[in-house]
Amino acid sequence: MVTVAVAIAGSEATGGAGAQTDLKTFHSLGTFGAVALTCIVSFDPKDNWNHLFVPVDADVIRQQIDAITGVHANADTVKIGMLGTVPTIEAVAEKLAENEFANVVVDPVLICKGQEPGAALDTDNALKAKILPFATVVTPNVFEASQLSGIEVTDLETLKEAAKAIHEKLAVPYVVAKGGAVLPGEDAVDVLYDGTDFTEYREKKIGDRYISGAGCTLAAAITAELAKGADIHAAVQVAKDTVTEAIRNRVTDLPTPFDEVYQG
Ligand code: PXL
Repeated sequence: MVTVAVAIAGSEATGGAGAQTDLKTFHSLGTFGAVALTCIVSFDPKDNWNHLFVPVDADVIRQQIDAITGVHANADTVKIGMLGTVPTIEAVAEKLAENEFANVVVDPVLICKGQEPGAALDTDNALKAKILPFATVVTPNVFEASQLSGIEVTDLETLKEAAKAIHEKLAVPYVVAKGGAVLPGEDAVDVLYDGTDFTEYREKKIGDRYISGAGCTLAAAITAELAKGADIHAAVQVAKDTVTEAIRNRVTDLPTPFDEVYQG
């Protein structure tokens, strides 16, 4: 039987992030990708590539998840990407409660450019209260790790403290805190905290431009590997290798102030 990996995520039309990236990553790791779309993001060429954001109706999100679980009885591993609104979060939380997936990888996309700060705060709080209780793995970047833990992350030590605090305060079994290229030093370091130990995943930093879709790729690769039955430590190692390769292979010379990952 084919291994199915599910993403509940937003569309990023240009193909560099979101559901498009999730599907490409799932495919590159030999899993059959299914997607329930939560929202549609368009980078606006007339407004400095800021995000235009349109949510998908909450009932339509419910229908998509029902379709996936109805068709694929073995779909037990899901990645949650951008949700964006409180009704979306509530619909997804309802389906997570109904389905009891074995692995729920939450990429806590906390803010999206283009959303007003007031709405963003509501969605951030709802994500914490309603989605994280279902997470088996959460993959915050430096900003998200700071927000979720209340610890200002400035280096590897504080990244580890934040990962531990998220595990303890929010009761998520596995925290993959992504230092990525943001922290000082020559290496892009990500950390897994499994409730007992820290494991560091390191690669040399590549290039000097922001790369869209790296976080999505890492979380999607963890999801694909867990779906195939890997343990969390092996899954994160494959994910680190996959994202490093996708960054090496990035799409450059775009008119945007960032490059885009490519899993091809
Ligand atoms: O990389 C975060 C992200 C996730 N999901 C969608 C996005 C983005 C960033 O642009 O557009 C849909």
